[in-house]
Amino acid sequence: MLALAGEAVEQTPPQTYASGAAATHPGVMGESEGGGSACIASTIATSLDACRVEVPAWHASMDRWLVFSDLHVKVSSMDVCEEVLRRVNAEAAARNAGVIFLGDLWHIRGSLSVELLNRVMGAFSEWTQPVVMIPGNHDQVSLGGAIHALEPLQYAFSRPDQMVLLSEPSVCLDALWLPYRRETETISPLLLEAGQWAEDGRLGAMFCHADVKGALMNDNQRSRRGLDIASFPAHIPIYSGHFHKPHNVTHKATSLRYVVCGC
Ligand SMILES: [Mn+2]
Repeated sequence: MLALAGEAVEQTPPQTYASGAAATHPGVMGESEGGGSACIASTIATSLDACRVEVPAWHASMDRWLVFSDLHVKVSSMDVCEEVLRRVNAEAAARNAGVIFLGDLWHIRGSLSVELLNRVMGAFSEWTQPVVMIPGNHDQVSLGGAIHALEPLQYAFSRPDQMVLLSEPSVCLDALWLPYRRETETISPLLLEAGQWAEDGRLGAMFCHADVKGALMNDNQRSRRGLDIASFPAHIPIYSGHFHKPHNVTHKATSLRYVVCGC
């Protein structure tokens, strides 16, 4: 695993998830997309077993991943964002790594600029590496988070199975993936179980877009809301998007790393 923002961090790769992983078309892996208009609250699985998703064999074959997050594409940063997207793929390709994006690709919630969408799609069309993405709160439109603006990006890549989009809490690639959720109590049971799984060696890493109490929101303000760091699993690497200051939030043997891309 690599974290961007200049300081590439070598990390234990997610072990491959081997159960006959089959490539499926554009990889919408989080099943319950909500379907229809009643998407205010998303249905959330209450056990990790129910969160298992299959990923394309291509993704399962990768043993290195580069992590970046919080691009927050907007008009004033589009040129830089384009450069970042070029660079991320180049760095991943140079390391034969896949790319993990931890949410908040877009800055403005609820509407997409045609120009920005086209330029982002154009940038992703050049990518050569497999990708896994989870949505952040800026990408999400519905309160439950099931409707979000990463959907069209699945069609940007040159390979139809290139992007695995995890819209719901998911278990794959030996890791737990948690998109942003406003209602933190809905994911607490999953975190509790994840602690046990990590202890049993059934979980190798965790990726999320989360508000954690005590995390640095900027240089001098700590979050007073969100999940308790003590509720996260211990002894496994945990990476999160959301706050833009790269830092670790720790409690005993639990450590969560906020990653960012820097623009
Ligand atoms: Mn966020």
